[in-house]
Order: sequence, then structure tokens, then C-alpha cells
Amino acid sequence: MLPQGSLDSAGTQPSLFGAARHFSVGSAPSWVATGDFNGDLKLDLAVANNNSNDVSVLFGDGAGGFGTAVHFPVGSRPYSVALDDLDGDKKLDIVCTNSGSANVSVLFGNGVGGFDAAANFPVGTAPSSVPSSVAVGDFNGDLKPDLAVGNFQSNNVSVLFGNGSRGFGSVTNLSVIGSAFQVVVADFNRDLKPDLAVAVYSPGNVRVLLGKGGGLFEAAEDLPIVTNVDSVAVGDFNGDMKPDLAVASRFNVSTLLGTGTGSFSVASNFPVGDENRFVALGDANPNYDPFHLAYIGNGGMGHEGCEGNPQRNREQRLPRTLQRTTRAA
Ligand SMILES: [Ca+2]
Ligand SMILES: [Ca+2]
Ligand SMILES: [Ca+2]
Ligand SMILES: [Ca+2]
Repeated sequence: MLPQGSLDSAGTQPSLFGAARHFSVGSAPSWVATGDFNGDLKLDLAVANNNSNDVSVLFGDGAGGFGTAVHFPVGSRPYSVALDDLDGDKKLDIVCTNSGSANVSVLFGNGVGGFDAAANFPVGTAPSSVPSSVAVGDFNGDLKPDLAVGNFQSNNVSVLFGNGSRGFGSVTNLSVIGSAFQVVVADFNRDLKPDLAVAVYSPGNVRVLLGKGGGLFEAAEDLPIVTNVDSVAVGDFNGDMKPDLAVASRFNVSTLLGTGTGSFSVASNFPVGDENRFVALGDANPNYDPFHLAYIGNGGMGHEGCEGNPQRNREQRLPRTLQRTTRAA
């Protein structure tokens, strides 16, 4: 249970999190996602292991603990994972990007915690694509889940259209003019067609690609950030029902407010130290403010309220060993 937001006897704000617990996974874990793989309504973990070429699944006990990891082989140097039911059997599947083998692996779940052998699908363009992240959406409106994969080396996003039977049809590569890192899906212009926002590591921007239906996209605008953009997340920070963006770049976490038409405000930058790698959103403590940004950088892990409460007042420091230090390049 999340601690409440009252001040303690010393007048300081309490830590939002208890002491860290550690669970072994494979080698060089680089990305984690949560979902229920065995249907017990308790959240489990899927972890991409960049050095051991597998995905670790840890089944949750519903009380913050996890069982011994089970490892499922995937391609070479897996970097990120995303979860969805990709074949429509109502059982959660895992897709991971393999930065060393220019493909994505899909582990189709059996609903009781097992997975079939990985099915691999090529992405990006030769000679080297280095896929770094993947997001799921239905981009052509056929009700079958599709994939959008950011390719760090080939400077594009591959869209793979699901065929509903554990395969993908054609692949479309969308140029982003730079090193595509994280891809997220949202409906930024509220036309009910999913759009993409892509963190472009270098030269350092966020490219917004608006879905036009039928699997087509058009580039809306490149939102300038500073260089080394690693991560992008979507949320509604100011409560106007229009999706906003949070971006982690080398020295900042930035927020950009959506207009609801596919355009965004100029970035507001919050300096948070060096080499920030990830940003995520959540209502970590409902007593304080509507949204928290969490980020990971060389200084550790931090978080802050945003929109009306920009001060950095609840920073948490975690050991360096918890930081993600690998990179898909
Ligand atoms: Ca479970
Ligand atoms: Ca499935
Ligand atoms: Ca589709
Ligand atoms: Ca849209």
C-alpha cells in the first residue's frame, strides 16, 4: 500500500517507497513490464535481459513478492518488452525488441504462465536496425493488434500489421530522421486513430506521427528537446483530456502540453541531473498532486510532481545497481 502524504514527526515528507527488495533475473536486465501471465489476477513481471538473450518472467504473489524467475529465450541482445494479447486468444503475450538481431520476438502466452517458443519477425532496414522499443496499437483499424518498433540504428519506426493468427503482414518503415528510441501510442489529435510519439535520441526531439487510418501516418511536427532523448511517456497533466508528453533527455525531464490537435506547447524543462534514461507517469501519492514523473538517471531514481507543483521535493536515491546502464547502441 502506498504511504499517505502526511508529514512525519520530524516535519519531513515520508518516503514514497519502502525498502527495495531484489529478485534475480537474467544478465544485464534492461527493461521491465507488468502484467498477469498466469491468470491469478496478481501482477507478474517480464524483464528483457540484454546479455543473456532471454526474457525473465517472475510471477507475483500479490503482496509485493515474486517467485523464482523463469527464463524464455528470445533473439540477440533483447532490450525492451511490451505486453498485449497479440493473437486475440485473451492470453497475455510478450513482445521484445532484439537490438542485436534486427528483429522482435513474440512469446505467445498459454494463459497459465507458459509461453511457446519465440516467433521472430525482422524489423528496420539494412545494414543494422538495432530495434530498441516496441508499442502495440491497431493502426489499420482491422481490430488486430499491430506493432510499432523504434529502430535506433536505422533511424525509423517499423510498423508491423498483425494478421490475427500469430503473424504479421507487410512492414512499413517510417523515417524519424535520427536515432529512434522509445515509441508510445496515443490519440493526440482525438480523431480516434492511434498516433505515435517517438523519442529521437539524436539529434534530440520527439517526432509525432499522426495516424491517418489504413495504417498510414503523416509526420506532424518534430518537437525539439535537448539532445540525447531516451524516453517519452503520455499522460494528461493538466486535466483537459488532451494527451500531454513527458520526455527524459540527458539533463532534463521535459513536459509538453498537448493542444488536442496533434501539436504541443514548447517544452518546459526540469533539470534533474545527468544522463536521464527513463520517464514514467503515475499517481504515486494521491495526497500531493495529480501526477508524478519518475525518472532514472546517473544520480539514481527520482520523481516529482508536475503541473502546479514543479518543485523537486521528493527525490529518492537508489543504488546505482538499480539503474539501467545498457544502451541499444
Ligand atoms: Ca499473475
Ligand atoms: Ca495471446
Ligand atoms: Ca491492425
Ligand atoms: Ca489520432
